[in-house]
Amino acid sequence: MTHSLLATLSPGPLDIVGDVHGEIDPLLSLMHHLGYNKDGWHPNNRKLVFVGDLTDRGPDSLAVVNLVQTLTEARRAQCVLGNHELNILLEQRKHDNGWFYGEEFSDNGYIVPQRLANDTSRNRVLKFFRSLPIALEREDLRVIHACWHTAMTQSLKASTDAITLIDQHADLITKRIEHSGLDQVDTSLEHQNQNPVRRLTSGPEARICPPFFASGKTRHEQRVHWWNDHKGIFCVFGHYSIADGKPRGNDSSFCIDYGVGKRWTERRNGTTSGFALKLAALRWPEKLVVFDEGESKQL
Ligand SMILES: [Mn+2]
Repeated sequence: MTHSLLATLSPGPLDIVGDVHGEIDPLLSLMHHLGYNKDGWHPNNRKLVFVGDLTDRGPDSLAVVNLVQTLTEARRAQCVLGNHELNILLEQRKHDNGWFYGEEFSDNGYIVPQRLANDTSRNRVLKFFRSLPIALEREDLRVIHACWHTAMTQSLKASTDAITLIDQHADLITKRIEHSGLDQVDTSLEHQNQNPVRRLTSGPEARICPPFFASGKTRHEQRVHWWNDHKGIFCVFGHYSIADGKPRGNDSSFCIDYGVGKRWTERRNGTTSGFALKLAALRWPEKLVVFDEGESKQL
């Protein structure tokens, strides 16, 4: 059965979980504190929603995918596609998704402990990722991985496959700018900002002058804080880790990624509990943020 890339969000109360990035233990702990059992059943008929980026960086991406897939198939959860799922679907080997290709993830000589995939698990992961919608919406709420853009989100309605759609748009953009004389940076910005699959899963970017150096590369583009101009139906998103403690969002939007994806850096430094980087969920309609060790705060 095929589904539209723009799907309907479940009715009733929800718990929208931030980017998990392979951190299975905080996910199980968070579900427990939210009142779910291991099968994702909740006594008050609440449902889980995942904002994408289930994998990479943490110790057990496969366990996270297996759990979310099981919950999704049992209709106890929904999940949208993140840029990390998209990279794997596009066979783009990144520094932190080696687990999928059976390769270890190392950082400056430190090997991050991770469970590696094999052929059987790889096929299962690909099949599940390929079934994910890009956006979820209902009357009072929207969920997307990186950026809500109303026209682009509506344009997903007619499509069922993110990979076909991203390729179609990439071809159209290439043709459109073929003789325009755009430089490399503007060409790359066109592909990032005008391809709905890219913009919705990894957000808009703009040219930065002068360029800066980060993670081993010279960067000519920077992320745009699109939420500052967001109006209308409340949107919950992930992607923009708020590990720096700066909340992202406005009266109509909220980022639920509390940076658990970088928890391996805390473990490397010897931390075993009381981590600063957390996994969180936003309870809806209560607007209560619940963290993996059970603490909570009102939005
Ligand atoms: Mn992301």
